[in-house]
Amino acid sequence: MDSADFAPLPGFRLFPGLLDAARQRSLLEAVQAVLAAAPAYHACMPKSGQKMSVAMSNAGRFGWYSDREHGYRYIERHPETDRPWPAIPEAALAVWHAVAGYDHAPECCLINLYRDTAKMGLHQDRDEAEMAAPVVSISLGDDALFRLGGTSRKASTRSFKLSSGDVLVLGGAARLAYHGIDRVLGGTSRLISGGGRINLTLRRVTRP
Ligand code: MD6
Ligand code: FE
Repeated sequence: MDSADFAPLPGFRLFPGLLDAARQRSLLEAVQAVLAAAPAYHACMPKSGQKMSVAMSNAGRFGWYSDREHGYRYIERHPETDRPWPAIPEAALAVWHAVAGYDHAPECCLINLYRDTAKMGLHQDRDEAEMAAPVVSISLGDDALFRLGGTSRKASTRSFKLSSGDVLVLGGAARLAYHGIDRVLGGTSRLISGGGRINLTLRRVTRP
Protein backbone atom coordinates (compact mmCIF):
# COMPACT_ATOMS: atom_id res chain seq x y z
CA MET A 1 0.00 0.00 0.00
CA ASP A 2 1.37 3.41 -0.95
CA SER A 3 0.64 6.13 1.52
CA ALA A 4 0.70 9.91 1.21
CA ASP A 5 1.91 10.19 4.81
CA PHE A 6 4.93 7.95 4.26
CA ALA A 7 8.18 9.26 5.73
CA PRO A 8 11.42 7.26 5.62
CA LEU A 9 12.83 6.31 9.02
CA PRO A 10 15.88 8.25 10.26
CA GLY A 11 19.05 6.58 9.02
CA PHE A 12 17.74 6.12 5.50
CA ARG A 13 19.99 8.02 3.09
CA LEU A 14 20.04 8.10 -0.70
CA PHE A 15 22.98 9.42 -2.72
CA PRO A 16 21.75 9.68 -6.32
CA GLY A 17 24.53 9.34 -8.88
CA LEU A 18 27.30 9.02 -6.28
CA LEU A 19 29.29 6.91 -8.75
CA ASP A 20 29.99 8.53 -12.10
CA ALA A 21 30.08 6.49 -15.33
CA ALA A 22 33.81 5.72 -15.07
CA ARG A 23 33.49 4.47 -11.46
CA GLN A 24 30.44 2.39 -12.44
CA ARG A 25 32.41 0.74 -15.23
CA SER A 26 35.43 -0.07 -13.06
CA LEU A 27 33.21 -1.42 -10.27
CA LEU A 28 31.33 -3.55 -12.82
CA GLU A 29 34.63 -5.00 -14.06
CA ALA A 30 35.64 -5.90 -10.51
CA VAL A 31 32.23 -7.52 -9.93
CA GLN A 32 32.59 -9.55 -13.13
CA ALA A 33 35.97 -10.81 -11.86
CA VAL A 34 34.30 -11.88 -8.59
CA LEU A 35 31.57 -13.71 -10.56
CA ALA A 36 34.19 -15.51 -12.67
CA ALA A 37 35.72 -16.92 -9.46
CA ALA A 38 32.45 -17.35 -7.53
CA PRO A 39 29.64 -18.25 -9.96
CA ALA A 40 26.14 -16.92 -9.29
CA TYR A 41 23.59 -19.32 -7.80
CA HIS A 42 19.87 -19.22 -7.04
CA ALA A 43 19.28 -19.46 -3.31
CA CYS A 44 16.12 -21.23 -2.10
CA MET A 45 13.54 -20.04 0.41
CA PRO A 46 13.56 -21.75 3.80
CA LYS A 47 10.87 -24.44 4.18
CA SER A 48 9.19 -24.05 0.75
CA GLY A 49 12.49 -24.53 -1.08
CA GLN A 50 11.26 -22.15 -3.78
CA LYS A 51 14.09 -20.71 -5.88
CA MET A 52 14.61 -16.96 -5.68
CA SER A 53 14.36 -15.16 -9.03
CA VAL A 54 17.46 -13.08 -8.26
CA ALA A 55 20.80 -14.85 -8.85
CA MET A 56 23.47 -14.19 -6.21
CA SER A 57 27.11 -14.41 -5.36
CA ASN A 58 29.33 -12.81 -2.72
CA ALA A 59 32.69 -11.30 -1.92
CA GLY A 60 34.28 -10.94 1.49
CA ARG A 61 34.81 -13.25 4.47
CA PHE A 62 31.10 -14.15 4.57
CA GLY A 63 28.56 -14.83 1.86
CA TRP A 64 24.81 -14.67 2.32
CA TYR A 65 23.07 -17.91 1.42
CA SER A 66 19.79 -19.73 1.93
CA ASP A 67 18.48 -23.20 1.24
CA ARG A 68 15.39 -25.18 2.17
CA GLU A 69 16.98 -27.12 5.03
CA HIS A 70 18.97 -24.47 6.89
CA GLY A 71 17.43 -21.14 5.83
CA TYR A 72 19.05 -17.71 5.72
CA ARG A 73 22.64 -17.54 6.93
CA TYR A 74 26.22 -16.51 6.24
CA ILE A 75 28.73 -19.06 5.00
CA GLU A 76 32.49 -18.77 4.51
CA ARG A 77 32.67 -20.90 1.36
CA HIS A 78 30.87 -20.91 -1.98
CA PRO A 79 28.04 -23.49 -1.80
CA GLU A 80 29.04 -25.15 -5.08
CA THR A 81 32.81 -24.67 -5.48
CA ASP A 82 33.51 -24.90 -1.70
CA ARG A 83 36.12 -22.17 -2.15
CA PRO A 84 36.41 -19.06 0.06
CA TRP A 85 34.70 -15.99 -1.39
CA PRO A 86 36.87 -13.52 -3.35
CA ALA A 87 37.91 -10.28 -1.67
CA ILE A 88 35.51 -7.32 -1.66
CA PRO A 89 36.49 -5.02 -4.57
CA GLU A 90 38.43 -1.91 -3.49
CA ALA A 91 35.96 0.33 -5.31
CA ALA A 92 33.12 -1.05 -3.16
CA LEU A 93 35.14 -0.66 0.06
CA ALA A 94 35.74 2.99 -0.87
CA VAL A 95 31.98 3.58 -1.11
CA TRP A 96 31.46 1.97 2.32
CA HIS A 97 34.09 4.15 3.96
CA ALA A 98 32.64 7.27 2.31
CA VAL A 99 29.04 6.79 3.44
CA ALA A 100 28.70 4.16 6.22
CA GLY A 101 29.77 6.29 9.18
CA TYR A 102 31.08 3.11 10.77
CA ASP A 103 34.73 2.53 11.70
CA HIS A 104 35.09 -1.13 10.80
CA ALA A 105 35.27 -2.77 7.39
CA PRO A 106 32.34 -4.64 5.84
CA GLU A 107 32.59 -8.44 5.87
CA CYS A 108 30.14 -9.30 3.10
CA CYS A 109 29.39 -7.89 -0.31
CA LEU A 110 26.26 -9.65 -1.54
CA ILE A 111 25.88 -9.43 -5.32
CA ASN A 112 22.27 -9.55 -6.56
CA LEU A 113 21.82 -10.17 -10.28
CA TYR A 114 18.50 -9.26 -11.90
CA ARG A 115 17.62 -10.52 -15.36
CA ASP A 116 14.23 -10.44 -17.09
CA THR A 117 11.43 -10.38 -14.51
CA ALA A 118 13.55 -11.01 -11.40
CA LYS A 119 12.36 -9.15 -8.32
CA MET A 120 12.82 -9.25 -4.56
CA GLY A 121 9.97 -9.43 -2.08
CA LEU A 122 9.64 -7.14 0.92
CA HIS A 123 12.16 -8.22 3.56
CA GLN A 124 14.35 -7.05 6.45
CA ASP A 125 18.11 -7.57 6.51
CA ARG A 126 18.39 -9.20 9.91
CA ASP A 127 20.85 -12.07 9.59
CA GLU A 128 23.80 -10.02 10.86
CA ALA A 129 25.01 -10.03 14.49
CA GLU A 130 26.13 -6.39 14.20
CA MET A 131 23.09 -4.12 13.90
CA ALA A 132 25.08 -0.94 14.71
CA ALA A 133 26.55 -1.03 11.19
CA PRO A 134 24.39 0.13 8.29
CA VAL A 135 23.77 -1.79 5.10
CA VAL A 136 25.15 0.11 2.11
CA SER A 137 23.71 -0.65 -1.32
CA ILE A 138 25.11 0.22 -4.74
CA SER A 139 23.04 -0.07 -7.93
CA LEU A 140 24.48 -0.78 -11.39
CA GLY A 141 22.73 -1.18 -14.74
CA ASP A 142 19.01 -0.89 -15.39
CA ASP A 143 16.78 1.24 -13.17
CA ALA A 144 14.71 -0.53 -10.52
CA LEU A 145 11.67 0.35 -8.45
CA PHE A 146 12.77 0.04 -4.82
CA ARG A 147 10.07 -0.19 -2.16
CA LEU A 148 10.73 1.07 1.35
CA GLY A 149 8.54 0.63 4.41
CA GLY A 150 8.89 0.74 8.17
CA THR A 151 10.04 -1.75 10.78
CA SER A 152 6.66 -3.48 10.80
CA ARG A 153 5.48 -5.38 7.72
CA LYS A 154 2.15 -3.58 8.09
CA ALA A 155 3.61 -0.04 7.97
CA SER A 156 2.93 2.00 4.84
CA THR A 157 5.48 1.86 2.03
CA ARG A 158 6.62 4.00 -0.86
CA SER A 159 8.47 3.07 -4.03
CA PHE A 160 11.08 5.11 -5.83
CA LYS A 161 13.52 4.60 -8.66
CA LEU A 162 17.11 3.49 -8.14
CA SER A 163 19.45 4.14 -11.07
CA SER A 164 22.96 3.05 -11.97
CA GLY A 165 25.49 4.75 -9.69
CA ASP A 166 22.99 5.43 -6.90
CA VAL A 167 24.03 4.51 -3.34
CA LEU A 168 21.50 3.86 -0.59
CA VAL A 169 22.17 3.48 3.13
CA LEU A 170 19.92 1.77 5.67
CA GLY A 171 21.31 2.65 9.10
CA GLY A 172 20.02 3.74 12.48
CA ALA A 173 16.27 3.24 12.86
CA ALA A 174 16.05 2.38 9.14
CA ARG A 175 18.50 -0.52 9.55
CA LEU A 176 15.57 -2.89 10.04
CA ALA A 177 13.16 -1.21 7.60
CA TYR A 178 11.31 -3.53 5.26
CA HIS A 179 12.34 -3.09 1.62
CA GLY A 180 12.30 -4.89 -1.70
CA ILE A 181 12.53 -4.56 -5.47
CA ASP A 182 9.14 -4.38 -7.22
CA ARG A 183 10.64 -4.65 -10.69
CA VAL A 184 13.53 -3.74 -12.93
CA LEU A 185 12.90 -1.36 -15.82
CA GLY A 186 14.56 -3.16 -18.73
CA GLY A 187 16.48 -1.18 -21.33
CA THR A 188 17.09 1.89 -19.16
CA SER A 189 20.90 1.55 -18.96
CA ARG A 190 23.65 0.48 -21.34
CA LEU A 191 26.22 -0.28 -18.62
CA ILE A 192 25.74 -4.06 -18.57
CA SER A 193 25.98 -5.79 -21.92
CA GLY A 194 22.82 -7.82 -22.47
CA GLY A 195 20.99 -5.59 -19.96
CA GLY A 196 19.87 -6.29 -16.42
CA ARG A 197 20.69 -4.89 -13.03
CA ILE A 198 23.33 -5.64 -10.42
CA ASN A 199 22.97 -4.56 -6.81
CA LEU A 200 25.76 -4.80 -4.27
CA THR A 201 24.95 -4.74 -0.56
CA LEU A 202 27.83 -4.27 1.84
CA ARG A 203 27.32 -5.55 5.37
CA ARG A 204 29.18 -5.98 8.61
CA VAL A 205 28.25 -9.47 9.83
CA THR A 206 30.08 -9.97 13.17
CA ARG A 207 30.38 -7.54 16.06
CA PRO A 208 33.92 -6.13 16.20
C1 MD6 B 1 18.37 -4.50 -4.36
N1 MD6 B 1 18.55 -4.38 -2.01
O1 MD6 B 1 18.51 -3.29 -4.44
C2 MD6 B 1 18.08 -5.18 -3.07
N2 MD6 B 1 19.08 -4.35 1.50
O2 MD6 B 1 18.45 -5.22 -5.34
C3 MD6 B 1 18.43 -4.75 -0.73
O3 MD6 B 1 17.89 -5.77 -0.40
C4 MD6 B 1 18.97 -3.85 0.29
O4 MD6 B 1 19.21 -2.00 -1.17
C5 MD6 B 1 19.55 -3.59 2.50
C6 MD6 B 1 19.92 -2.28 2.31
C7 MD6 B 1 19.82 -1.74 1.07
C8 MD6 B 1 19.32 -2.52 0.02
FE1 FE C 1 17.90 -6.16 1.70
